[in-house]
Amino acid sequence: MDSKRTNRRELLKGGAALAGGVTLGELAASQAQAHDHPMTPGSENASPMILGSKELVEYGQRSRYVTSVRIQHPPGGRPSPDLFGKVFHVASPLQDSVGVITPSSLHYVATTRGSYMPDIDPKLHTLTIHGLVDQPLTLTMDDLKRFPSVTRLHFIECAGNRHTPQQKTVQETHGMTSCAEWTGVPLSTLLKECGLKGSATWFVAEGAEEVKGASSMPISKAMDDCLIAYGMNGEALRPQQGFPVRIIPPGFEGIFHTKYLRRIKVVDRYYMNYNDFGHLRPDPKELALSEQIGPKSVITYPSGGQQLPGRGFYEISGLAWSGGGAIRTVEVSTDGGKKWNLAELKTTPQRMAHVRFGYPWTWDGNATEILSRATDEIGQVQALREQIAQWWNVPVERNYRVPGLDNSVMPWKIAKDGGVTNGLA
Ligand SMILES: Nc1nc2c(c(=O)[nH]1)N[C@H]1C(S)=C(S)[C@@H](COP(=O)(O)O)O[C@H]1N2
Ligand SMILES: [Mo]
Repeated sequence: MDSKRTNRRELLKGGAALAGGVTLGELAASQAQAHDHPMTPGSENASPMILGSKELVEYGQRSRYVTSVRIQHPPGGRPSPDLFGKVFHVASPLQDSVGVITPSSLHYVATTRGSYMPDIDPKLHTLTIHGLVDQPLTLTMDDLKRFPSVTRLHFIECAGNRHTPQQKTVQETHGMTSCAEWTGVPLSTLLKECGLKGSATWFVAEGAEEVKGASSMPISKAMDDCLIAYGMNGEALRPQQGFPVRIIPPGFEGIFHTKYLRRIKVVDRYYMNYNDFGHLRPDPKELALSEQIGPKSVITYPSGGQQLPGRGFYEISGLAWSGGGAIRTVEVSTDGGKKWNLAELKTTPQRMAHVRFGYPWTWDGNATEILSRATDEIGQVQALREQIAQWWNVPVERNYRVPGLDNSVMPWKIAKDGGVTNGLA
């Protein structure tokens, strides 16, 4: 992990070697200027008003100079919201991400077959656990919060997070995953409270929307690490993320993370339901729903649509995650996959959570291709698309559509002029 750590002083000594050639002197000058004008023109007169405004006192907002936003997914596809106000898929701006926590406002959104986001009054909402239990339970949100809580970092990823040659940016290729800090009650705590019957082997988690969000999962997952979450990034869940309560089955395909959770039925077999519809493919090699995601990684900087200002030093940065546990290592190649180098993990790897990696790179100005691949704690290694094609015995082509979840390695092409484009194209 520390093998490739760069001596930062060494790096900064030659200001001209920095990308864009900004010297430290110039940086200091621009900072001093910023301090001379702490407020926007005219704001001095309006300060009592501003102090009284909601955004400065009650609920903060980001700087108006920060403009990173989510986009409908896939771009150019079904508009979201559509003519009827239904919201479909919305992708997170990974190209602008720093660290590993996705701000709640930028968390990706996926609604199975479109949805009108339910407007749920938490005082009226209840969660019922029934089926193969000794004592069924119906909990208000206040009841739920009386149980001992846990707080954990977990990613969610939609099965629709697939990279294709047509996509331009990392938001388009990988924006259907996000990582947040979730707070809630372990499902195992609630199931112990109910008492499981011996025949209990599966459970179905149902959302409050009509026929939505019901998925069968093994009871072993419930007893292992499922969270019944009411908190997200230090506050209540956002409505788009399932307010007032959702289930987090860490590392499982996104569709299992039922939002607006109102019912958990403990059963003795896999129950086919609405979520399986549309995920059953005529090709028997395609899984219906896949439980465990990854291992997967993607370089977020430099990535498609970005422009390197010139040769010199860059820190390649990206995200890695796996449904199999914590990420153990990430490797980066800057020569199209000939040589793989150990990247530095920038955050503490946690189970089923994004980890940020970095790799110091001095670009010589020649056209090349950069890639990343992740290995998780159980030894799974992220595969190249070419390798997956070989496993399925089909011609090795870059634009090959990987069956099931697509966790293949993502290549970014760097052109001589510094332009970054999709390496699959
Ligand atoms: N009730 C309900 N739960 C749901 C869905 C939904 O449409 N309704 N969509 C699912 C899908 S397909 C995914 S990928 C995740 C997305 O979670 P997010 O919108 O919080 O990112 O929620 C899942 N849970
Ligand atoms: Mo999804």
